Amino acid sequence: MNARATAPTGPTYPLGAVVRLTGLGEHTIRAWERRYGAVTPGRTPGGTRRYSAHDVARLRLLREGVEAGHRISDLASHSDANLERLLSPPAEATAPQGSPLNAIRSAVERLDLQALDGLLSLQFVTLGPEPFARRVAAPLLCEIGERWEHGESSVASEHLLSSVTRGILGVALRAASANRSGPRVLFTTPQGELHEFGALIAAIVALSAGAAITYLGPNLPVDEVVGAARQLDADAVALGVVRLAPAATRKYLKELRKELPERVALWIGGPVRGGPFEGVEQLDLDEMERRIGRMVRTPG
Ligand code: B12
Repeated sequence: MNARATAPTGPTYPLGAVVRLTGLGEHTIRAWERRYGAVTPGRTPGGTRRYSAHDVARLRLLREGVEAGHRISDLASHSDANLERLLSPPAEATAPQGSPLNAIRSAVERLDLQALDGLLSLQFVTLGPEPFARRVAAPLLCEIGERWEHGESSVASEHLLSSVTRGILGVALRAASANRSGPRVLFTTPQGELHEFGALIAAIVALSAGAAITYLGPNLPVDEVVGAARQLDADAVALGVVRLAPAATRKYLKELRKELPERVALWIGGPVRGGPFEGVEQLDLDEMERRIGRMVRTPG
């Protein structure tokens, strides 16, 4: 029996997100809870289920067990440690696969969507959103991108990795939208800049540093960013810039800085060219984290 009685700490996931992360149907998840006490999700004040990362990881283990031929009624009463022991294949069966990143690389090269989704989702629930974004998503996207540039990996591989990673990071963002305390930071990319992963990953890092984030998606014109910043009473606007030409970047940032209220900080990150830009702070992830940490400690 899963005996967790306290409310989950850290991000929590609605049922729809858990369906996506575990590959189980809604009906199955509810039935496993009701009949076997497989997990005990928290509840919102309105009574809606909210699952912790631990619940998600446990449901994945249970699914693996059922797929391997065990009965859920037998599995559900085991502790997580027992389940892992019961389900882990003999050492020689896992040895050739090596690290999780190697298994992910191999699934990307084989264009094996199901394996890739499963492996990335498992890393996500095991590590949590921020370490997943920083330690798994960012290096893999860069690496597969480099391999593609050198003709060692196909466009299809790169697209498959991008689309599965985007889906999982999207789940992290939805779970994040509940946090409305802390400095309010909007994330987007300038009009013409479609590379969104940098801004997306930065948003997840900012969330874990204590910010109330809003990710607006990529490719926004200046007036839209300004409108959103006013509407949401933002403390900072953070942009990811990857390939936008230096002149276009300069023009965009100049206009945006002019239109944004003075009190709103303007941050940019990514391999941006053409700086420094007046009134704009160029940050990497660590520096952004420190800024947010300071804003959390000294609000206003
Ligand atoms: C995926 C990808 C795409 C995808 C983007 C999908 C998406 N939803 O984002 C698609 C297919 C749309 C695309 C399109 C194009 N792409 Co492209 N793309 C890439 C690729 C393979 C990976 C980029 C990526 O996601 N990297 C991973 C992220 C996490 O890295 P990152 O952005 O640098 O972010 C990190 C840091 O910089 C920092 N960071 C980034 N933003 C921010 C923001 C803040 C606030 C902070 C604090 C930190 C921060 O933190 C992140 C984590 O470490 C690269 C190749 C490569 N080697 O990078 C080419 C690449 C970037 N693309 C390139 C090009 C040329 C294009 C196209 C013009 C191709 C074409 N001919 O159509 C178009 C242009 C589209 C446009 N108008 O923007 C070039 C850019 C060269 C240049 N400097 O001009 C590259 C380098 C490939 C190449 N060598 O040709 N691309």
